[in-house]
Amino acid sequence: MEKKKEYVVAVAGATGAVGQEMISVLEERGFPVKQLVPLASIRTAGNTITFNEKDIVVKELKDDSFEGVDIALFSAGASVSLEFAPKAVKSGAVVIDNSSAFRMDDDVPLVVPEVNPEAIFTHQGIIANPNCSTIQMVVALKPIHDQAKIKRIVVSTYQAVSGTGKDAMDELFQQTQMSLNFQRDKIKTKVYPHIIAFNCLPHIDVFLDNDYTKEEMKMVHETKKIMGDQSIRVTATTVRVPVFISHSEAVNVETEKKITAEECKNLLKKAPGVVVVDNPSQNQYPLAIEASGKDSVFVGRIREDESIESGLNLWVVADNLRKGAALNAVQIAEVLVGHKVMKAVIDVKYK
Ligand code: NAP
Ligand code: 12T
Repeated sequence: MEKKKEYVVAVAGATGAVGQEMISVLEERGFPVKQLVPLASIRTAGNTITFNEKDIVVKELKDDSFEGVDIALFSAGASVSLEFAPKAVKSGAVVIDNSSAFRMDDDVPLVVPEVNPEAIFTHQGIIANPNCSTIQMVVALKPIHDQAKIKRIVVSTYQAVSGTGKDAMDELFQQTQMSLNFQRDKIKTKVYPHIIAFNCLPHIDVFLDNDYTKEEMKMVHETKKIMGDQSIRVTATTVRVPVFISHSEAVNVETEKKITAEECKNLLKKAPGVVVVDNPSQNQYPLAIEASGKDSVFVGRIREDESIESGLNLWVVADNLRKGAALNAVQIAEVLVGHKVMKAVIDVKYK
């Protein structure tokens, strides 16, 4: 990518849960934006968003939307990415795509800057942002893998509704209100097939032929690709819970080399992007409510798995809209243009 002082940055899906967070993160981190181009559907075109204290009109996403755009952040769903990302690349933009459309393509790097920043520089126009549940898990597990080689991962997730978007957040809000007003029998479900308020749904994204959900299989395939190790065995159960923001995960790992809980804590305390919150005697462990709005991946409940020779249990929590989506995408853009490059990336580039 040609080095410039400032870049024209488009956000496709600017009015969505992730798109709005992308615009906030670009602003907060002082990304060198020459011009912001917010794009969405015909439904919200004409609305205004605020960026660096200026009101900017949202435009309808069209074939010619990317003329003059240097970086295009996509967060408008996989079908929109499939149609418009190649058009953006043709116009000369580098696309950082938040959807699942291109993640497993061989010529598309799948990047978490704390884990595999070097992959960014192999891009051919499109760089994929992994799934939110995968991102927070690999940030926590990469240091353990480097030290002790992970053989197998068993993960169960407790995922917030904001992962599905703004309509799902509205649905949880309304269903909670109606349930508390004794109107549960009047609830009409829209986004999810069952009531999510005061409930847990073992169902995220669509079911596949093997009876796993697509979200579960994303965690399997994406983890191997990001960690650059096809030998890691992964199995997942992904569950939607009535939480607005931040995903929590119970992660069990089996390692080749024995690593104690104490060693693991020390390793993770030094790990980029990780904050260890692990003080059981004070009731301190990572919490969704506390992770929301923050940038780190919080890890706690670090224990040795006493049922096997070498294994660990962890509780991993992060804001799914920030590290799980918008922040990770903006960090990729930062590495791409050499702005505010994080220590993990410098270590890779100069080691
Ligand atoms: P959302 O809140 O429903 O927002 C969707 C956005 O896409 C809105 O801005 C919407 O515009 C726009 N959009 C929808 N259809 C469009 C079309 N045909 N043309 C142009 N714009 C269109 O959803 P979200 O949670 O922000 O998620 C959006 C995307 O991010 C999805 O691809 C999702 O898979 C991905 N995502 C990834 C992660 C991750 O794991 N990294 C996490 C969450 C989401 P209007 O407002 O005009 O409708
Ligand atoms: N269905 O980016 O509903 O692949 O939480 C992320 C989150 C897909 C994705 C969700 C989803 C993705 C969800």
